[in-house]
Amino acid sequence: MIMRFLTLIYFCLGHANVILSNADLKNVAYAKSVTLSSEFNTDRTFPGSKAVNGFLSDFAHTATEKYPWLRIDLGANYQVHEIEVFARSDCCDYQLHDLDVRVGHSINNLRLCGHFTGHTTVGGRIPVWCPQNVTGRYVQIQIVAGTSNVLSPAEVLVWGVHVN
Ligand SMILES: [Ca+2]
Repeated sequence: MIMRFLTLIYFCLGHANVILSNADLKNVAYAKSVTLSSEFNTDRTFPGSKAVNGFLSDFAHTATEKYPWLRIDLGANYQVHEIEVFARSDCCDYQLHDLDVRVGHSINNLRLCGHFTGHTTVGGRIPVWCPQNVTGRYVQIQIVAGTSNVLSPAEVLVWGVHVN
């Protein structure tokens, strides 16, 4: 009887922990400030903000570079669990490929969180899980292979928990 009672408490506590974890974990990149390594054109048709606006139907787009990057300023420090990068859905599955994902407290000290090798599909999703205890204010994704690239993600989601 006592064992059954303890088992019930165990499951209740476990369930509560799961609920609390899910409640804390949010997409902390939404509507945050985004910097691109370059702009596709001078009238800013595809600014970095389109990668964090919640719409998969539009996208950010750099100019052609060797290793273009996109950097999000989360505005505070977060423990980052996972980063999801969604490809543009109108064409060009070859554009989003071979990504380094970095997280750090300053733009000059970004730690490698994960890497994706190859290219995705049209509208495809690239999930990158960070090692435990990766914290930072800045998240950067960068193409690190090839010689002539554009970075054109439809959305970048950063799943994290605020830390002080
Ligand atoms: Ca978008």
